[in-house]
Amino acid sequence: VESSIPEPQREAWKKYSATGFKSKDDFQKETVRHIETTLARSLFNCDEKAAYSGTALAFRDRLIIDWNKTQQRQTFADQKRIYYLSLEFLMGRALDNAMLNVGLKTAAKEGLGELGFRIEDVIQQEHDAALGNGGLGRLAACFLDSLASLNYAAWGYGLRYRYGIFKQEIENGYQVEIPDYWLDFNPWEFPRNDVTIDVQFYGWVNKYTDDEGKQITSWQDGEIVTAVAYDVPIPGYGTATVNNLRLWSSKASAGEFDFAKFNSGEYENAVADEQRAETISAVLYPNDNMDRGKELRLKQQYFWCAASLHDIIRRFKKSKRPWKDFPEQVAIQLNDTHPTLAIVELQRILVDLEGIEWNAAWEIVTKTFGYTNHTVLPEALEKWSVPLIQHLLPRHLQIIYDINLYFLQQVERRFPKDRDMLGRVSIIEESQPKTVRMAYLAIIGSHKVNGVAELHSDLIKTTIFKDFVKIYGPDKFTNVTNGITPRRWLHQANPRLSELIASKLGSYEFLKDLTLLNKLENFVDDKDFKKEWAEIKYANKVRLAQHILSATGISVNPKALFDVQVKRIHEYKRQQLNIFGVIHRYLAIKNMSAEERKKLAPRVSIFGGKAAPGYWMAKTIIHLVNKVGDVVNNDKDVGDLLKVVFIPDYNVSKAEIIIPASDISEHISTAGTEASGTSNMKFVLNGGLVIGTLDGANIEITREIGEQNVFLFGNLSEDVEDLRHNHFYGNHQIDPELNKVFDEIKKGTFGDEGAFSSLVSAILDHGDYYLVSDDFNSYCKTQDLIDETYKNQDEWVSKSITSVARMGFFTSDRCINEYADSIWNIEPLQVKEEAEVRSRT
Ligand code: GFP
Ligand code: GFP
Repeated sequence: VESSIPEPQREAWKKYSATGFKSKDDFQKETVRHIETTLARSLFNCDEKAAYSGTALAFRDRLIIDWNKTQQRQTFADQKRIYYLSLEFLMGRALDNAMLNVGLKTAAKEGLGELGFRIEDVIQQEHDAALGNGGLGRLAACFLDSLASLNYAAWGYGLRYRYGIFKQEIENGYQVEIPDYWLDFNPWEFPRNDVTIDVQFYGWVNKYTDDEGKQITSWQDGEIVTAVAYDVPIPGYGTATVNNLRLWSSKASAGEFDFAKFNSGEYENAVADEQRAETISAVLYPNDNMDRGKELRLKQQYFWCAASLHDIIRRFKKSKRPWKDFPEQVAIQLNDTHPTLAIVELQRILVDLEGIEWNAAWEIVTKTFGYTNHTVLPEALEKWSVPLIQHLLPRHLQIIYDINLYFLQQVERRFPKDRDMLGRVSIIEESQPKTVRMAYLAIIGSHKVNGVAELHSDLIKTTIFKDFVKIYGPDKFTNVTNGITPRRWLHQANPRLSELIASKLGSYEFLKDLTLLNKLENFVDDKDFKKEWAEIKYANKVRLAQHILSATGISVNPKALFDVQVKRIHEYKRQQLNIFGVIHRYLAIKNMSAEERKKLAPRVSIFGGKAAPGYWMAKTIIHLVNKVGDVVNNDKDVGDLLKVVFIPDYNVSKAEIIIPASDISEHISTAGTEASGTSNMKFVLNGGLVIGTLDGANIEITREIGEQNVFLFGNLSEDVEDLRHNHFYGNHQIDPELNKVFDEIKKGTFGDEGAFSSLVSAILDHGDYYLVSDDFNSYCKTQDLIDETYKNQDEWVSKSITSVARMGFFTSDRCINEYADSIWNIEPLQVKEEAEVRSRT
């Protein structure tokens, strides 16, 4: 690899090469320097925000030095790299994570203390990077942490949205959406004004024969938008590897600014063009597992795929290898179908621009891509209208048709008798207008397709993709059960628990090898240990109670059982089942004798999560939760026995407060609808027990930690079809207890009943698609069992410890190793500097 500095001058260069701080004193020096010079503040006007900024900049310097070395090392090693394409990276805050992974949190804590600041307050100043909706985006963030921690050469590629997911406020019980402009100060990104890629839209396709008689296909004219790279360093834990997350921002192409318009006095129109280009990366779409087919979204997808692929290819070309080596150097993972156009774009580049023959090109393409599916909900599967693609990406549409043609020919040869098969598996749906089925395109263009939990991976093979299993055989389809990073979701979110575990296991090694937790089982009967375990949970509940008070004004008793459901609001996740259960409990309490009341464990029902702005039903659920809260929390007769809280603006940093404080959390989706779920793993890893259906990863969690440690209820996924059928043919009786809940709502106990009628009639009149009434009875009984079990605190704590001890499987490190082995075929890159010990705290 060539260097830009000639040999004789390198000595001077090396002498002054940045090293980054390694001690408390150096940390202070760097932080103060940044506050005084970079930020132009001083000892007289340094507030917590400035202290945060200075600290972040000092750590950023540290990271970027390792980042540079990592990138160089990976380039020299010239091995395969993995590229993770995701429209969402829900990173949350970065400072605490950087301190922890670099191993200098103690130095920072002491250093800040001496400068007059508390590290906890400084950390709180950071704005979440909320570039995602929920599970899918957070999974991508956990994967980046594991990829770096395990020393894989990996890049994430995404979009740098100017507005992340909206900020949620609650007004009179309703969700109100506020734009989240998060970029006013973001020390974690490096703008790369030298890394820009022009992306084309619209135009037309010109096919002609050139002077040498060669067939040329060229995509001409249209509009050019420029992608500018912003790099975000991703530090691994306890290693010198710092990988890169490259986010693209859109701006008008330099050649594009219309000086003709400008000169003729149409200044505003010229500026408007400029702004139009910038809107491509302006907003993250709030997704509700519903494909809405918005043109701007398709533009985002192509913009991001094209920029990422061109960047990947540019890097590949530096190796001067032949094209056929591409799949040995490059693995691209598609996080859901959002990046499927990358398949088409690579084929286009190979065939149209590089002159490679179609079949040879297609072989390179299919060896390169892997596709992860995250949902079986039919309404969530992306379909783009053919006329829209025709307009925006005319050449890509032709290529899609060609891919489809060759694919269908192959299917026809293999299944000559099954004429319907062709229509069923065609990439093009013969609807009005015709649409492109992105999931089918993703399957056809990839060498592996995976689901995210065992049940889910089985379901995709037997339902939505079953024809493709016939065509390709079962080996193309595989499972990688999701995981979470224990660095953020145990050590960072629950430092005291992590410390207690380390004191018993003798080190923090479990943060790198989570299966080591199993040694905790030796201490299930250790009285002192159990006492400390319970004290930590209590302290976490006190911390959450403080947050609840400041965010909602509601005062809750930390001694009560904390029952938590936090996740995006969606009918399939069934927050409505939970709130109906709460109403049922409220009615039961009202009917109890004083004696009975004394025996009942007080409970706080805690909800949180955003509803997509256009998802009326989800918003109605939020409204009902808040209205029930208003009534229950102010009912003197009920007192502490029941409180209902909706925590506004659920996000990653709030999750870090909420999750360690739960006694019970709810993962109660209709069986067969939640692909995996990942918060279930986070809650259990933090010593909370769960109530759940036999759905997604709940099943594997149960298998690992034992049925006696999980509160399972409800119907099984194999019965769902029959149950729906019963509803449809009127063979279904609504549970009488649920009817009482509905009567109470209709009476207006929680305000205007009309406001909630859609929720009730979805169940009574519209077939109860999510089977709330079928599972209601078993849900309530299981909640009663939880009350009983909670009374025996000793047994409860034992369950909690045993569960944590058995959670080793659910680390995202295990997941990433599985992807590396079975999909990417890539080895980690050993890092010598690892020996340069990183003190971990
Ligand atoms: C990457 C980084 C550069 C770094 C080189 C080192 O470049 O900052 O200097 O690696 O090899 F972005 P590309 O691989 O993107 O060219
Ligand atoms: C989606 C699925 C979840 C799954 C995640 C990550 O998340 O079941 O755990 O992807 O694979 F629905 P949501 O964003 O929809 O929660």
